[in-house]
Amino acid sequence: MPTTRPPELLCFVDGTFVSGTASFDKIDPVDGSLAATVHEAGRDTVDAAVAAARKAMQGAWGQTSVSARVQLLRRIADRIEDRFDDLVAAEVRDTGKPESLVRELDVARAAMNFRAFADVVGSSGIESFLTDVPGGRKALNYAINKPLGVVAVIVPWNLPLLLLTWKVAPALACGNAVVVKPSEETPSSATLLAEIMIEAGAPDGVYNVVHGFGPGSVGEYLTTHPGIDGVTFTGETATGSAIMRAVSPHVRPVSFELGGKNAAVVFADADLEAAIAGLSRSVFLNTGQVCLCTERVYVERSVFDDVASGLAQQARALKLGRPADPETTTGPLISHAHRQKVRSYLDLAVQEGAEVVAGGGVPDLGAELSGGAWIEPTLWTGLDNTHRVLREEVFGPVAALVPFDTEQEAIRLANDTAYGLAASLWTQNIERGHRVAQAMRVGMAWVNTWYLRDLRSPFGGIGLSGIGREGGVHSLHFYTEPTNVCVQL
Ligand code: NAD
Ligand code: 6OD
Repeated sequence: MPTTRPPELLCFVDGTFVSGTASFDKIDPVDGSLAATVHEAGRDTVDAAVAAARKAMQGAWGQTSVSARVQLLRRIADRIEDRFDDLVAAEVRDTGKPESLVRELDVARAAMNFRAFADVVGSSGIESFLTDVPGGRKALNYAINKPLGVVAVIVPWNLPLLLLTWKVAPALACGNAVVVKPSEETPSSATLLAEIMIEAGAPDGVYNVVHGFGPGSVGEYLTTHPGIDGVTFTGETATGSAIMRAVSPHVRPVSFELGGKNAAVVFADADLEAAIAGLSRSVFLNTGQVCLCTERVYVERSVFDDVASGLAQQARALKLGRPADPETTTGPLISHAHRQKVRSYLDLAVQEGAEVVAGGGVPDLGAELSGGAWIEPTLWTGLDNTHRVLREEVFGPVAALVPFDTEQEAIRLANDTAYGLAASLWTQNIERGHRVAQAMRVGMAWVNTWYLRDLRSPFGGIGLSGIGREGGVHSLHFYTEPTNVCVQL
């Protein structure tokens, strides 16, 4: 049982922690205990946060040089590293993830995000053209990149700090001020980042945090606010649609990283041991709660049984348990509400005729964890692309395995989705790897690996998976507005 009182998390506006107009409970998904009490921002607090960000843009921050911004980003990265353990504790408390995963992925990437965008903005130039003018004269066209302004940053609960900093770092690198709305399920790390911003010397109003929910709460107040200049959002496709409608009266730019229904394709010529290990990671990492996770696995028929039984063995070997236990590989789902959704797909798969080859239900982890949102890693065979569980994003530790006979069929099956985020391919034929990767209708295709990141490369999806790309210079494009200057020479 916890020995300390759960923290009370405030909003952060204009460099100061402030109370909200209401509060809500954040529940620990490991055992159902109270993790934190969170202050929910009212419309007034959102107005104050947007005004503070605008004031920062109109003040000294709006004139800050690139090198000063680069130095600030590096100081923030340093402070994240200094407070690594605090951030790990915050993220674990909200999500119930294994502590080892939070250390390796979430918090390490937070520092990396600030360093990577310090490098990108520090080495970026401007676009220019020398233009021929009739009569033999020339003109010089050059575009200067101005910050977008006040950016609303709305993020989900699955990789809270990683995804928050993936947006805040380039936004600040480009000279913007942000109003951040973390998920109501994961308020802690964004609040702690506010302390880090103070320690790193970020000017007041540059980073603001407003806690709350979506419709009828902070999400709606922020996205309909006339004072914001753009929205960067990661989350569900349906929420993306709602945000598009919300910003449309003011015609604001959006960057959307949305859902996925990602395919893996395993060819018979793959290194099967590596493929099965890679599949296990891509299906079950973070309890399947990564937008890039594989939920559809197409396997060449001659190796289908080997892959299905190998992956089922991996699923059964996963160790569900408390985050601090070094043996734990897999945490709970984020909440009981999300578990209800995932369970509805476990039931649906069976109704649709699936054979359950691993998992399929709620595990018994003993009395201490019985209040948590636990679910068994689950695999199905016997379904095809006509079934709903192969068409709709579940966002849990689940996948359906389907056999195929030819490369063309594999490409057709993998591309048969309204989403288009990521794909992973497993083959030792490198020509085939390139060929099939290029045929995938996705934003990102991996060959013989999965979720291997270079932060300079474009990240995003097509179709229902999003609008635009972030990463490297792609982020700079979203977080700035170019003004072209044409000088007759
Ligand atoms: P969600 O869309 O429910 O919530 C995301 C954020 O939006 C939260 O902060 C939420 O409070 C807010 N929100 C909800 N309704 C809103 C509204 N009407 N207006 C403004 N804000 C609103 O998503 P989630 O359940 O937190 O996250 C899981 C989803 O996110 C999955 O679909 C997953 O695929 C997707 N995701 C995508 C990526 C990507 O990079 N493509 C990354 C992570 C997660
Ligand atoms: O690694 C990243 O930069 C990124 N945006 C990951 C998104 C994962 C989705 O859950």
